Amino acid sequence: MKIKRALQILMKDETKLNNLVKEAFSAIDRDGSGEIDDIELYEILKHVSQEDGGLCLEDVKAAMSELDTYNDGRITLEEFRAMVIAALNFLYQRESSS
Ligand SMILES: [Ca+2]
Repeated sequence: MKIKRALQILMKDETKLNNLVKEAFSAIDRDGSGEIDDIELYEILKHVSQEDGGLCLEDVKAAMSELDTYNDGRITLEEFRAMVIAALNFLYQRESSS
């Protein structure tokens, strides 16, 4: 229930959401290129995934091609933002149905 409220607040407050997205983006974009590449995404996923379920670079590349709407092998802030919003909606719906 707490999660649901936090998500609700975040989805309504666009400034807060944008700041959060930018902050997370620049944390992942290690080299500050303004784009997230497969190596950067792989590093962060390896870091955050609790069980090291044999995540390999190929999995990350496959996941990236789903997100990468421009198909250039890199994730822009715009694409990243769309991904975060989709994830928030997913979590919100999951919380709402439980
Ligand atoms: Ca980068």
